[in-house]
Amino acid sequence: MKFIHIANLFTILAVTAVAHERHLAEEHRCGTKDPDDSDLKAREYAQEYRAFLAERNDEYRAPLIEVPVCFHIPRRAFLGGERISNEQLQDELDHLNMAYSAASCCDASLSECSGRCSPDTGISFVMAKLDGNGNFDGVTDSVSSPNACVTRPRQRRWVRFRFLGADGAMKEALRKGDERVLNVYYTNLPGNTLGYATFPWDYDSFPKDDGVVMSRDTIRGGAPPYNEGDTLVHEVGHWLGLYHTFDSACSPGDRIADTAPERVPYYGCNPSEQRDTCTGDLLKDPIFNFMDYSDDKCLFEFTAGQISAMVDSYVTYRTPGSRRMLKPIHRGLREIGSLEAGATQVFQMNDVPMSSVVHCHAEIAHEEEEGHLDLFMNSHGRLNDFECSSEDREAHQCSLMAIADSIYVIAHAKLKISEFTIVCAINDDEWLR
Ligand SMILES: [Ca+2]
Ligand SMILES: [Ca+2]
Ligand SMILES: [Zn+2]
Repeated sequence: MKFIHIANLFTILAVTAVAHERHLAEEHRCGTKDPDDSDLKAREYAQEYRAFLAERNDEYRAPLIEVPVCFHIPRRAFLGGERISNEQLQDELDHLNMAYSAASCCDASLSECSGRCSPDTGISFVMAKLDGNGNFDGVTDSVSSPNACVTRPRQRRWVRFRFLGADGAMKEALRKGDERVLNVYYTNLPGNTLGYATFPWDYDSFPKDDGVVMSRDTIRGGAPPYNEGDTLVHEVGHWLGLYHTFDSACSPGDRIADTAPERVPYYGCNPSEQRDTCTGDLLKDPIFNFMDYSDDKCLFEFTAGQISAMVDSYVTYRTPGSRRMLKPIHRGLREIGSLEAGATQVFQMNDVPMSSVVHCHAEIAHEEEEGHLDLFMNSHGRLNDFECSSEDREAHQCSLMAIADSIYVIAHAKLKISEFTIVCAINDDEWLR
């Protein structure tokens, strides 16, 4: 992670230098890393995962997404100095909720988008609460509630960062809650960076790193052009799995079907330019989209495709116990586990002889939980194209012929299973162990 941040720093320096030659107002808005192949795969996986859940259960509905929020504001002095008041934080939180709702509309002074509003994301944000030991303990009404999750540690080293990624000790000390909780840190960032975020699928490997780091300069009510709170809206978009609209240029782009392609970020807010950096698609650049770099005045919308990607990511990576937990199965090992209702676990067995037949079955420890588990197998580990499904066979068993040296066993709990054991054998007579 740290190497990525340092690489980002060089990008920022380079971009900033070029930007200043071209146009003084241009700034590198965001320090979130560009998605690499594993990021792209992780979000594709999230899309498959939600489709998989919906296919298993006719009643399936995406959950109501209410994100608990913690604010952290390191400061130098006991009073005064770098102070961000509860009222200012409440204003940020209220704006975040507005921006993710259908009340987020085109600025009245812009004729090019007048009358247009964003679709409702269905995602809302609430103040998190801490217990007496300072641990995450549900939600509360407002930033000013007793025990609201707001910390103002007196630690001068966290008040200003000289490079992105220097935030490890701060996050280690301050981060609250699990993968559901949005932790927002306000500090001073190097260069012109206004904020940066982590992606939801990185929580598993780097739980303490998870969150959004914001420049204090982005707090609402400051000087234009970044004064509406839209930088927080943008960074939370990354935190929920979105990329920039200009990511990977015109093609393949941001991997969202309904955002207009865009070759490079847009700076400023002058829609009458009708900027169009990717021609042939009959669409102007998405300069009103929260995931572009436009001034706050222009930003007001997410698309239906972006909303769907955020929900996929939330369901898969920000719902405890639900996301993929890839576990290796070693030959000769019986895997014991438990699963919450709706949860899925993927097991991977390596070094499987080509063309051997692998047979797996699950033993359910408690009789009353028989029938709660479905097993699937395939040779790629994704949640589609199963070569075997226990739904079509006798309960809890599956087999396939190996066409690669790895096979994947996917266990899905329709209802809670407190204890199950997966037993796999290679060829009918060669039971492992
Ligand atoms: Ca275009
Ligand atoms: Ca705006
Ligand atoms: Zn960004």
